[in-house]
Amino acid sequence: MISHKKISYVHTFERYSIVRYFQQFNQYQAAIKDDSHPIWQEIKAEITRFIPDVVGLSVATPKVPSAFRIARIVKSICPSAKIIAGGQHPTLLPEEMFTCPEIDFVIRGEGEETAGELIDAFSSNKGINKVDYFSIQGISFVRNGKIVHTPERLLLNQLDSLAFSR
Ligand code: B12
Repeated sequence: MISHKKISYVHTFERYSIVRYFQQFNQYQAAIKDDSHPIWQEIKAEITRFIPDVVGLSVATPKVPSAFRIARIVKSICPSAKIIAGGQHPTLLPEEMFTCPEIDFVIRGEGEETAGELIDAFSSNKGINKVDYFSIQGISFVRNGKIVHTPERLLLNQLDSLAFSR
């Protein structure tokens, strides 16, 4: 006898079958290239409304093409905005992120302290007390046509010191 649990498992499996996965992947690839897709229009509208100084992209491997697309949209509207990529994929393959020239910095590993230091550096670098990006651990960037990786940052050992996000 097939139990109720087993039947629902079969249904779930069919819904997320490999065929369906590839159909959706094709749709995703088409959407990436389609300028008129509502998602890009929405992102353009939001960037135009907000005019950010810094944009952070959280990039898992399947999101690389859309992250690159967003980076291009941001720079076309706000050329001076800094674009930072973090997450699993940039942590493992930071060099690949710089195949998209719009990406300015990669944060490798945990982002809480690194992103704070980097954003502080962006603010300081508008004034006279300029910060050297080489002194920030756990980032990668391009300098004189070469990719620079600063030393790894140690993992946070006091997670309770982090504030809860609101
Ligand atoms: C929770 C989770 C999910 C949840 C997400 C819920 C949500 N709304 O957030 C759900 C179930 C929806 C999900 C779905 C998927 N997931 Co998932 N998921 C995870 C999991 C278990 C934890 C991620 C997490 O939130 N960690 C906590 C945060 C705080 O840590 P973090 O992500 O590492 O981010 C830190 C740094 O990377 C960095 N950082 C990250 N982003 C950024 C951005 C900036 C600007 C900066 C400065 C720093 C920074 O700072 C953060 C804090 O230190 C990871 C496994 C893992 N242990 O990490 C897999 C994982 C991320 N998932 C993965 C995958 C493949 C997927 C799916 C593609 C699966 C699928 N086939 O559908 C989908 C993608 C969905 C989507 N649209 O993006 C893979 C990614 C692999 C890769 N090479 O990229 C992982 C690593 C699991 C694995 N080992 O395979 N996932």
